Amino acid sequence: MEYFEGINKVNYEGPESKNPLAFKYYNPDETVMGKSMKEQLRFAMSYWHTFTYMGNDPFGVGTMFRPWDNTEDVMEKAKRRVHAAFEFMEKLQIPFFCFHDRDIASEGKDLKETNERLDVIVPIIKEEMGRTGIKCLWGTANAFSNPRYVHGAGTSCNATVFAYAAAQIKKAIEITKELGGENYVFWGGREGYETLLNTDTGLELDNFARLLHMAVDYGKEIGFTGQFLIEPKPKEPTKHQYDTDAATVLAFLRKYGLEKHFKLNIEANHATLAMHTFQHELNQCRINGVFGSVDANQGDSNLGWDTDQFPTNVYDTTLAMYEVLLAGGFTKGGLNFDSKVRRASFEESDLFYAYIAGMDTFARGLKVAAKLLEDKVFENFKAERYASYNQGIGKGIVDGKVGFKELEAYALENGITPNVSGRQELLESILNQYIMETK
Ligand code: XUL
Ligand code: CO
Repeated sequence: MEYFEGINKVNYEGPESKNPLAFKYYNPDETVMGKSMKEQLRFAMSYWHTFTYMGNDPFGVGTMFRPWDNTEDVMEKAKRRVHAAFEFMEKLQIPFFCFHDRDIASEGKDLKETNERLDVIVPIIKEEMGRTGIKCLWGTANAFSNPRYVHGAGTSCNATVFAYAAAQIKKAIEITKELGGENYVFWGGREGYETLLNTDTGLELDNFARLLHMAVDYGKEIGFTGQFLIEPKPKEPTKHQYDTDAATVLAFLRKYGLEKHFKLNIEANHATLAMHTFQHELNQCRINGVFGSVDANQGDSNLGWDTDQFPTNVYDTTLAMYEVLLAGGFTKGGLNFDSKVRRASFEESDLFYAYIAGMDTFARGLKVAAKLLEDKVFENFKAERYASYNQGIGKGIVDGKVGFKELEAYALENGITPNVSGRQELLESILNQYIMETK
């Protein structure tokens, strides 16, 4: 059964094309900085936003009536979604997918039945992966939607809920391994708090670290070789999420001896909710050696929540890809479109237009970032800006050869050499020129 009738494989036609169902910038086989665009960008489809989101919002029910959902039988629906998802990825040339356990099969009456449902669906996904060559970028557990997680999962005040979450995550790691997942993600879900009047934050964080250690140990035990990732977010659903931003997560990982086992999955809209730029969060990961993967989307500067829009801002994708390239590019990670179409974009074709927009925007960002790096536009500027640390007293500071007494003697004797301009506006204007002119 074909679910996206009338839509053929989406191909690269170049920037002159007026075909809405063609790529203008994403040319999978074109080489950029020694690798094909396909290898550089490692695009992934989010199973949840693309195949289970119905367009519901706090004020209204779903608006999206998908042909693959046209059955009351939950297992039949789950199977149809697999086939629709692979048809979609094949047509869009998307090489990876990401999923929550609950996206691929809904919960049964108890944990046993829930796990049995997964055991029915996972082989069907595996078969489709074999047929198409599409791979799993990461899996995760949805330990936030069910009412049992009202007080959190790993940070619940209820120890039996902690145990249930651990059981769910154990199974999610097993199926991610079974599907050859290259990473396993922990996003906080309801790991946070609403009020300190009822919350023991010390115990909750200790327990969360215990859960992560158990996950790492179990992953080793069963031979899971994927990368464990944590995805920071500052708020929503809880008022205060424990994994607020990259710096907070790093401090947490280091406190509990988890830093060797985890890298970070940076989401653009989570960065902006934390009052950082997407680029800032990627930069913090890069300089601390924990850059892992990306959840690609964008927020709305007038809205204070996680709107998860498809990325269309070339300025942001350029600066993001600049950091990704500086970090050495993706290894196990990739660009997962944790993005959803608007509620009013309820037709199936809108899913194609949305992914094409996102993929083209990142492809363009990649090309501009590569050119900026090749021409060393900012790197040469920065090298010169910090050149005083390469010799004399600056070298003494960097090499740890001087202390306060030597620095005082130096300052008394020499004063300072004059500061020079940071040239921000000049650099921004050069950046604009690259964005507009890069071929
Ligand atoms: C929520 C979010 C999640 C995670 C996976 O804001 O980003 O979809 O990426 O649980
Ligand atoms: Co995300």
